[in-house]
Amino acid sequence: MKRVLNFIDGQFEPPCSGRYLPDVNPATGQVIAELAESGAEDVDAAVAAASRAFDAWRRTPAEERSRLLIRVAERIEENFEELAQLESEDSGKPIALARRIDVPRAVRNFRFFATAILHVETPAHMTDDRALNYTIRQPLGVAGLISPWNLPLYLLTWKVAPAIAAGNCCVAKPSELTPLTADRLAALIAEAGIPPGVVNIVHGPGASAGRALTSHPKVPLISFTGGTKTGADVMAHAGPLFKKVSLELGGKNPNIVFADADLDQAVPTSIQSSFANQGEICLCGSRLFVEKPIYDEFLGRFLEGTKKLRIGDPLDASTDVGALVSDAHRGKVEGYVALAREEGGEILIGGKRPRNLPERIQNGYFLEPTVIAGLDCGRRVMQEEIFGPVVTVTPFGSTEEAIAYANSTRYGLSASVWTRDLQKAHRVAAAIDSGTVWVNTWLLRDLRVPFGGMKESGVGREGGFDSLDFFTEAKNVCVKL
Ligand code: TXE
Repeated sequence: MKRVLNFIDGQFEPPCSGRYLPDVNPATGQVIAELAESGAEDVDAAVAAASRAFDAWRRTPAEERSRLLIRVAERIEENFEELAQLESEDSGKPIALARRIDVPRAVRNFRFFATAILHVETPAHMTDDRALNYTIRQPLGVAGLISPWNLPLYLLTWKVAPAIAAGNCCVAKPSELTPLTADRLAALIAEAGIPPGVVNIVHGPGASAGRALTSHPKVPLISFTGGTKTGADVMAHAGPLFKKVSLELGGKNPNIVFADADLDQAVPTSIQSSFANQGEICLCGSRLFVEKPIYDEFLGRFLEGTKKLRIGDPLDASTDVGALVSDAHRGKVEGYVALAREEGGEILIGGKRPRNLPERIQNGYFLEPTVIAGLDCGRRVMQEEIFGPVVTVTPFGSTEEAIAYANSTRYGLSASVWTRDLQKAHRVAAAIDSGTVWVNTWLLRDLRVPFGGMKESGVGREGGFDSLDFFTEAKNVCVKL
């Protein structure tokens, strides 16, 4: 059985506990590997290795750091198919999605930040004829990076690349549910020639390995992506140590379709935004609001398209909907379907475990794409992040009503607006409380733009120079003239 070990100081190391956790393929229910059950001692060793490597790495010229990061991107490209397969087997996601989104994005993350650091500028301020102020930006030291299971390699590299591009060393703690691509990445990083200690990866549970990182006194910075509740725990431990913290948390994103929308685009993209990756993307549009005059037509086409989604073996390239990440997570999602019924909602389609699955995946954690109507915005199903293949659909009567519905949750990560009326699009985009608003599209990502959430969807922004700002500290030098 494959054993996933920690990667510390350029070496694969067993956990101090000597214990391992099972790693399950959610499509089959089979244990496919075991991973290090690490704790504070392992995190200590990783932080010590990162601290030792920091001085030389921060002094490595930007062009050299850039060259090494590009080599990592090339190594990922060379191992593209293996990584796509590992990601699919570890998380249950369709391999087509891993090929189209997860692995290409990991490559882009390294290339993007490798080149971004060659274009950094810092300001200077003249204080009349009395002084020259100039700003320098310096890496902080050891960055703590905690990533989730829904886009494992994509989100891990979204943190590792800018952290080390900016001159920090890092200790990363990937999700214990999906350690395989992080393990492969560690080997590729070593092959690319990134010096030992610059990137360290510690596997294991959030409550032990994760918390050891958020409360470690020698880790001045934490970048976290995960659930909102966990984000609060990260903040509670990092806060008293005055760490710099960036939190990318949950979402309950509205998808607003006005009567003048181009339904030929709005319908298929809304099906994607509802069910891509089984709805396990923080940016999924889980609350659909449709303007009354087109409600019936839109819903008819939306349901028809949803029924055509192919649920099946994630390793089959034609599968659209794979398995949920774990049995426990499927149970949570099913709990919300039951709650929707109690709250007076109508399950229009889905809500059940699919039957007649091929032999190989009969014990997998599958759930049909589910569409729920008839719930008020205040209901729990309309308020809480479900993070599964479940979407609610609600008619609205006016633009003001759509905005009020959109803003009626404690989340504020992203939104989509569908209309041909540009003025309305700009007005609604300005009025929605969310870090990202897409107009007539979804999930179109330019890596330069600020990315993050409002309200309980997060703290801070990453992306482009926002990431490089986060992973460095500004220092002003004032020279008297
Ligand atoms: O994620 P966790 P969970 C949402 C989604 C999901 C819910 C719970 O609604 O149902 O969160 O998912 C590490 N200190 N999202 O519980 O726990 C953990 O090991 C430090 C949204 O699986 O937030 C993993 O590496 N770290 C989301 C990472 O945090 C801790 C993506 C995320 O796991 C920790 C995933 C602790 N106390 C879930 N506890 C998004 N925004 O994309 C856990 N971790």
